[in-house]
Amino acid sequence: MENQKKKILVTQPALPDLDEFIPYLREIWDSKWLTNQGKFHQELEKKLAEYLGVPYISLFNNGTLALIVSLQALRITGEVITTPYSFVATTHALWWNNIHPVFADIESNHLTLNPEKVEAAITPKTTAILPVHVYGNPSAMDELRDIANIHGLRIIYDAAHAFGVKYKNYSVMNWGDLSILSFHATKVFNTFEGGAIVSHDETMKKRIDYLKNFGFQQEDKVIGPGINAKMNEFQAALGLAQLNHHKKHVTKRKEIHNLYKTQLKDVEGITFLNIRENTTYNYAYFPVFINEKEYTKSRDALYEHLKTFGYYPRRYFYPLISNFPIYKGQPSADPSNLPAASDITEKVLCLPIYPDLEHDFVKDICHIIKAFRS
Ligand code: T4K
Repeated sequence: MENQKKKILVTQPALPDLDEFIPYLREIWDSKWLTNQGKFHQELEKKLAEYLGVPYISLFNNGTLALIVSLQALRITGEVITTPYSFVATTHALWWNNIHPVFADIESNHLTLNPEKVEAAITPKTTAILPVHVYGNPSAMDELRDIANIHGLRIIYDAAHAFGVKYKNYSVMNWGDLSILSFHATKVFNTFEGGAIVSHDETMKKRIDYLKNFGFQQEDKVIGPGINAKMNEFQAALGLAQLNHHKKHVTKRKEIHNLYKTQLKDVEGITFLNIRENTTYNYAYFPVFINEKEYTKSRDALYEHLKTFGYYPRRYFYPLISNFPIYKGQPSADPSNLPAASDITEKVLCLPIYPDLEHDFVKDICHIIKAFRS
């Protein structure tokens, strides 16, 4: 295929037309108001809360700082139970708060934290659960809520992949004490870099807003050891422009998702992500799982093979976070404690998906995958 000279990456950020963004830039230049709760920041918080159907949103300059601050906001200490099957920022946020991460295994179908394993991992030092809606697939939120209630634990959801995802017709961010979002360039909704915390009452929103601004409650009053994690006006303006296109982007992602599924449905040894029932999905990623025996080639062989044709899928999430040297030594990180996650991490390959990905490339990727099986 002629297009094979092109480099097709796992994702490509969607952006509005530059002409659409220029008026926002002009306003920023004219007003000389660049950051610290500016006009666009306030407008985006309000519009996003409405759009997502959540009570309060606090904008951040990235998702990692949103995670770190969410743990501070709830004064989480001791041990927190989390998933090893995520981007490393999830566990790093615990480390930056001096919290001991305890890894529990995932459900082998939905790939989110397994509630039974979470309950088994609770100790007197456990204070919270940090699940991830991995690939935008909702966690077992009802079960986790019941466990948290019985044991008196907090839940902070890492919803970095779950912008716009609904469960039983409600935003997934209506579950848990807090949820965090990422608006990084690689996400379904991007502000170059960015993030947010979703909270459920005004007092908590205020606390979060103070903490992201050095702890300032007012000019001469600091309520705690805050940090600088504010979203600036450039990011917020881009967010406003992006919101007009979000629905269209999700539709285009869905078309690509469906095309992959139709093209690959009969390939022996390749399976797809099981989206939880009652979910309105956002098509953030397109992971496939390679069973080496049935497919006849390993995941890594396919990964390298696709690259020779100019296609750059990614092994999200390999290795498991629990296998990185900083986290490896502890008992919960042992692969024998994490059989489902240890299996999936060796099989996963995320194929390219983004709104502007041409369907011919998708078909070509599928053709290469089919032809590679001997
Ligand atoms: N929690 C979870 C569950 C997360 O997945 C993440 C981030 C976070 C928390 C933390 O949120 P942030 O602090 O990032 O807001 C990427 C992203 O950098 C990271 O945001 C994301 N998760 C993770 C899953 O993916 P890398 O190391 O794969 O990034 P990189 O630079 O290799 O880019 C991936 C692909 O995207 C490349 O093929 C190139 C393409 N790309 C990337 C950028 C930055 C572009 O086409 N344009 C771009 O501007 O981590």
